[in-house]
Amino acid sequence: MSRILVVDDHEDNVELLRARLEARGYDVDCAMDGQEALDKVRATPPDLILLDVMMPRIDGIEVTRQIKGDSSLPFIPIIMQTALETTEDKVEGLDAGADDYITKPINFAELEARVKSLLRIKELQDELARANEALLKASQTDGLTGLDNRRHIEERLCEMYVHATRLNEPLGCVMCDVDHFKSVNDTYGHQAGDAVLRQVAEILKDSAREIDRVGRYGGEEFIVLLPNANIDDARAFAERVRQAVEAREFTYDGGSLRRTLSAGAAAWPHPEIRHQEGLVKAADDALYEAKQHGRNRVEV
Ligand code: GH3
Ligand code: MG
Ligand code: MG
Ligand code: MG
Repeated sequence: MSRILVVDDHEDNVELLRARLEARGYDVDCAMDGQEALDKVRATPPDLILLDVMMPRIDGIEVTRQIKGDSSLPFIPIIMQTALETTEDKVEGLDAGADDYITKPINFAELEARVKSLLRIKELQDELARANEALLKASQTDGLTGLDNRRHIEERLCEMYVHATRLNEPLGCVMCDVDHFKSVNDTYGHQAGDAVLRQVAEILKDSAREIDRVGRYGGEEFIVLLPNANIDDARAFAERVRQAVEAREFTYDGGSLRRTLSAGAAAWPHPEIRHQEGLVKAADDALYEAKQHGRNRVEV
């Protein structure tokens, strides 16, 4: 059922429209002035607004401007109600972003037709917004593990690094790489390799806090960004992950297998880390050390 917000400073108008629209099966809410309308729209965006222009304090033009200028709101069609003789109101209203207008006294058959037409457009707009959101999500997500993909985690890193350095809060970074992963593929098949990667991703997710970001950086390489974590916290995190992987019985279609993981931890502030790439490089260098020193270990 579509929700319509009727806004008018005259109670008679409001009640008449409410009765007519409710009789047509719409879910109707009312506001008696511009501020009340804005509050209601922000609390629960309706599917359409029937908006009076002439109202004390915040008039319909201003309400329209504020709603249409608020990018956090979905598309909400606005039909302005104007007096017949005021062409300027109509122009101003449409300029402010109103989608349509209807003249008073209101012809209800005409109003109903305009409401229906705008609700069809609203439905299409919502569909478009959903499709856009799904596309955006897909462009940020790694298909195999559901983690942030490399491009997206690098965007996050940029934001987190700026935030950390501005507020002088530490920022931890951990790079992990599954040990001898190639042999999983070679011995058990690529499907088993994929299954292991998904489970390593799960371990990383489960070990991370809500504010941490976990990304798939390369084939069997993962990165974790840890806001407000210093080098000791980052090392402790990496060590927890290392132990969880070591203890894990990885399952795949046909059996189970064990594997270990090496990790490198780094954190800002550090005298040699002057930009975000430097933070990743420090973690990567530490990971390289971990591999050199025999794998299944954490280095900083
Ligand atoms: P190391 O301990 O030095 O890290 O050895 P490794 O075998 O883990 O490292 P190497 O870089 O030699 O091999 C990584 C392998 O990961 C090679 C590649 O085929 C495999 N790989 C990369 N992406 C995927 C994936 O999405 N699925 C599967 N199953 N394998 C992948
Ligand atoms: Mg009025
Ligand atoms: Mg590896
Ligand atoms: Mg690797």
